[in-house]
Amino acid sequence: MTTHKSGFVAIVGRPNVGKSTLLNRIVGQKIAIMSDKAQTTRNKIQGVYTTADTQMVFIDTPGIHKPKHRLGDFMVEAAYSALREVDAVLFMISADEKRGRGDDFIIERLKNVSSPVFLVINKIDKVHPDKLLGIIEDYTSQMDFAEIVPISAVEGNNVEHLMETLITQMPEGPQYFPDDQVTDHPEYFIVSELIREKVLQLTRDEVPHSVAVVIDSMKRDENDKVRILATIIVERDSQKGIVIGKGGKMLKQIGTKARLDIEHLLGDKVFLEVWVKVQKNWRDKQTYLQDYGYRK
Ligand code: GDP
Ligand code: K
Ligand code: MG
Repeated sequence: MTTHKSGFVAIVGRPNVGKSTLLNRIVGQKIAIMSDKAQTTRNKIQGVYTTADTQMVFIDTPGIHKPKHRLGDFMVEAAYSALREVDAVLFMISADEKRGRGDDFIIERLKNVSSPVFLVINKIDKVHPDKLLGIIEDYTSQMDFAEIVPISAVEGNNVEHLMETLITQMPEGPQYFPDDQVTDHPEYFIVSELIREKVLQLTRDEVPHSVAVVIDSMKRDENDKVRILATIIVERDSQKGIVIGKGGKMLKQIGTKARLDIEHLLGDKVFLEVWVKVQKNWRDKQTYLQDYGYRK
């Protein structure tokens, strides 16, 4: 029997080198919104990669670059604190850009990190292979790396190899998240709040504010449509009746309005399926709270 391994991996690098793209590829669906606007509003985004005997939790760290203002300071701090808790760091650079001050700033910080640092050279699809050696020489003259892995996050080249190499660095450890969970991203929470908002608006407060909405799954299908399965949890049968409405009319309205908002949030087409379930006194039970995403 093989032992189970697990650990945390931080992805650092200048803006636009492809960190979110890699994260999305690793977990096989779009969990990190790839727009600059979205990045400024959050600090850590996690993606979970699970195989039969390994689990790796990825942290996408925005803004680990030289701060230009106080908010920048705060974000950089958040990024560095992430580095202290991880089992490996992926320092991502772009093959088509020269090492700059932003990279040097990160390198200075990485020198103090005790976990293994991988140099991930992304966007190799954009440069001639002859260029790689020069890049590697340049960066290794600055610091030592545990591994150097050229990839294309967009095309997927060598990403599998990167995963296999990373796994060798993971310590023995438990599976932290269930098999099918790829993220504990706040996006789930936002989506559930959008649905809850519609329930409250459309039922005109006939359903108490304590109504919960659980996102059972959120997956991107072959046509790049986001499929969301959600459950509205009420405490009484009478409330279930209100939420569903005559002939399902109310639930249909809730779903349509919520879907439009979610599409706006994600910038993608959404297929939303919503169910209603009665769960008495769910608020009293701590384990339920966890299941329902009220985790901090
Ligand atoms: P982040 O700011 O580091 O998270 O970078 P993003 O993941 O948002 O990517 C920035 C831009 O680079 C996007 O337009 C991506 O499509 C593009 N990009 C990311 N990885 C690759 C790659 O491997 N090859 C190419 N050609 N473009 C990439
Ligand atoms: K970006
Ligand atoms: Mg990003």
